[in-house]
Amino acid sequence: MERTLSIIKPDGVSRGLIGEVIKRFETAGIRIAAMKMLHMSKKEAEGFYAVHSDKPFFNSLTDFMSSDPIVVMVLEGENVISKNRELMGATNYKDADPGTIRADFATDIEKNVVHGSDAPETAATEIKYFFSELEIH
Ligand code: IDP
Ligand code: MG
Repeated sequence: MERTLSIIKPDGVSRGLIGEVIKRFETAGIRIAAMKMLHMSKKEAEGFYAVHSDKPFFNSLTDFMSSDPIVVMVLEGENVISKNRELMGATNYKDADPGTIRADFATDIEKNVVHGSDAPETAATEIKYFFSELEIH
């Protein structure tokens, strides 16, 4: 069993896509082991995306991620890290496969509805950023 962190980004929450995203996870046999809604500060968004701090889009990305509430989830299942990345689609929605969350709903390379951890090490770090072990069921 593997765990990964999923985020429904501010665009997904404000556009009423929480249910749609969760339905796709559950339909794919992924279990939601933890979930909460929160509104990150700019500093918290900068901490979460620290790996991208040298990128030209860092300031805009962290402004966006702290602009409105998000939904954070721990997903659990076999190969859930790559399974989630498949359901999400490519970072740039224009390159995302048809039927993926980003192909269906993203409006912009930045405002792409969902985040998903990309490897076991990042999944562990990202889950800890938002959840204590007691909050994961
Ligand atoms: P990922 O979310 O598919 O893992 P990353 O490369 O880790 O993609 O980038 C993190 C987030 O930064 C993306 O989801 C997107 O919101 C934003 N981003 C990535 N590349 C660009 C870009 O070229 N311009 C603007 N925003 C970007
Ligand atoms: Mg990434």
